Amino acid sequence: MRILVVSPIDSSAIRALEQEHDVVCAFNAPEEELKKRIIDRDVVVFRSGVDLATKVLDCGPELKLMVRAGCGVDNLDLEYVRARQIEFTRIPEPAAQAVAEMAVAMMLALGRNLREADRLWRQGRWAKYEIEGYLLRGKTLGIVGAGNIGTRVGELGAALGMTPVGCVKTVTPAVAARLAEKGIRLASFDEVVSPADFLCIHVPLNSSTRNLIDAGVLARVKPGAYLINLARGGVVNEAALHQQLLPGGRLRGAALDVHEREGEGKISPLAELPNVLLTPHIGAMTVDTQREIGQRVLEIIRSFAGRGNGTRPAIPNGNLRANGSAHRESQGSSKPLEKGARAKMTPKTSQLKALLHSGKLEFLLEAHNGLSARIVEEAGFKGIWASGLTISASLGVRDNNEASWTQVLEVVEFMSDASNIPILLDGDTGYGNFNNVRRLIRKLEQRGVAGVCIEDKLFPKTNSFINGEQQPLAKIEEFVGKIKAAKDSQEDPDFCVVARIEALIAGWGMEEALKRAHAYFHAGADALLVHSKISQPTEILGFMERWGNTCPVVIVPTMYYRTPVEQFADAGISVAVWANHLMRGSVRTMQTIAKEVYQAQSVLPVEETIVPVKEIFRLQRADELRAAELIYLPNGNGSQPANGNGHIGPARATPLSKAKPYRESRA
Ligand code: SPV
Ligand code: MG
Repeated sequence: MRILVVSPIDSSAIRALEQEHDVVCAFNAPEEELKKRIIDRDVVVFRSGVDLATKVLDCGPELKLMVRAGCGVDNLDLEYVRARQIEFTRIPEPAAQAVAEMAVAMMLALGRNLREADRLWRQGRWAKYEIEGYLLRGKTLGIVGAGNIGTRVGELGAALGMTPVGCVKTVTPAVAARLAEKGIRLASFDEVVSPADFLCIHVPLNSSTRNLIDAGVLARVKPGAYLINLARGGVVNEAALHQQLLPGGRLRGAALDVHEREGEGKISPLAELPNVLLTPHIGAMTVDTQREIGQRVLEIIRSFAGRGNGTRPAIPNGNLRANGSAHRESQGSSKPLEKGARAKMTPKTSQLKALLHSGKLEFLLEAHNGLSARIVEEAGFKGIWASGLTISASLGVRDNNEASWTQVLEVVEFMSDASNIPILLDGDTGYGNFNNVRRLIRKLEQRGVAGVCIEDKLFPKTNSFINGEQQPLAKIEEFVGKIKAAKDSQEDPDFCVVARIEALIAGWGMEEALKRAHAYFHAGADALLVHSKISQPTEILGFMERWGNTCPVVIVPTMYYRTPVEQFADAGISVAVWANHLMRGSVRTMQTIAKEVYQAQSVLPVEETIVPVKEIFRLQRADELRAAELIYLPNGNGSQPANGNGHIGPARATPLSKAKPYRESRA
């Protein structure tokens, strides 16, 4: 791939990129130079501090991917990027910890007046009794913008004994729950600004936050408060801030890492004040953070190239994924098809992909054999969840890979043949390592299965609801290998690989879940399935809050089934899976019927409550066979006597004129 790196990122990441791709670096380049450099580039990697104006991007007709090596996007026109269908990825997580730690460093430095103490010491002054210092413990920590970073600041503040109170732009139950879980009280903007001893700003810069902290707001802060801005210059009005930092002003001190005017040689009047700490936008600039971001940039570009977007390395078996290869046609319809009718059906893979990307909440219902698959379709569902739990249960074995993968394949093939809607197979761990996954994908495609969900547990697996917290998880790198192997093996570009994250089930926490989410997404997963076993949707909504719409998310609300589905839709979830309900319903019915018949020694009490035999025939498409016999058997009707071969006895073909001579000849 041809890559343009316009901001400095970790040097070892650049070296690694150079070994795999054609890389041009143009740090701090003026607009005219950027316009020239971008001409033949597929990828741009950038950070804050560079203006990627539309007129620059216009000069890059080949541009397919933009990677923001960090978080803020105030230097990019996202609408333009979307309109040009350029894939865009941010890497927000690593910086959050660094910026949050810096906020704490600034609070400590301000509270203890470290800057002034240091300055006086260098002048030979021993200001032990002049330097006034305050504890953080017991102070109110106001967080304007309790998002990813702000929440982390609140957590750290709470650990130091502060009382965090935060506000957000849009309050949802999920936000409230997430903040409450972290010990941060949710309040209005004014309720955050007025009581804060330390007021930390963590909002992005956009039209609604430009000049947010203006003279009016600063006139309402608590006398003696400190202000810390680690968000963006332009959010705090520096002239108004200057006023309040002068003797007699309301603020005791301020720390700014971001400034209205940034860059070499740009000094603001705030630099003249002794109670102000000024740093050059270094919030995310820890060696550890930059290394992690650099690594992520590498992974993102590798994954993008691996998805067929550029020159890609040959994979061991030479099985390069074909783009635009022929779809396997649906095998599902059981009516004699008119010539070409199958070819007109949207392939099941494309149907599933469309469901994942429909932009609204969609539903899959569980099925475990051909009959239940057909029932799901008839009910109106647009897709089927081939559940590992219920397929194994229907076979009378446990959800511990006791049924072999080829036995599951047989079942799912029956399901596929019996239905015209896409099936997402619950493929457990992929039944082995990456190599088993590769073979599985090929076999599933051959059998008309639209997608597979693989989970980051170890083979043989155990159902997540049985001691989920004690189950080991696969190493991230190992599972990433499986996802890549799956994506590289598929022939049909629309076949979907869903990566299932078990970190919340296993009690490994949200950070681990998000880390895995990023890794799996960048490995090429088409969607993530995030699983939770608690009875409230808190974990899932908390995940969505952080994950946003980076890629489609699938959930299985078996345990939090009481949640109104509108909440899932509002959170941006793509697909909810009702994972076991037909099985549970039929078990209940079978148990009741078996008991009643046994006790009555008769079927009389149940006959009226169960479907007639002819409903079974209908579900089996007996009429299709009847019609086919008329077409394909010699003389248009059965060479077999009625019921003689185990078929439904042909109701002789009265509509067909051919039928009569045959009867006559037999007579
Ligand atoms: C299944 O249906 O088999 C699943 C979902 O994997 S769960 O049982 O919730 O783990
Ligand atoms: Mg399962």
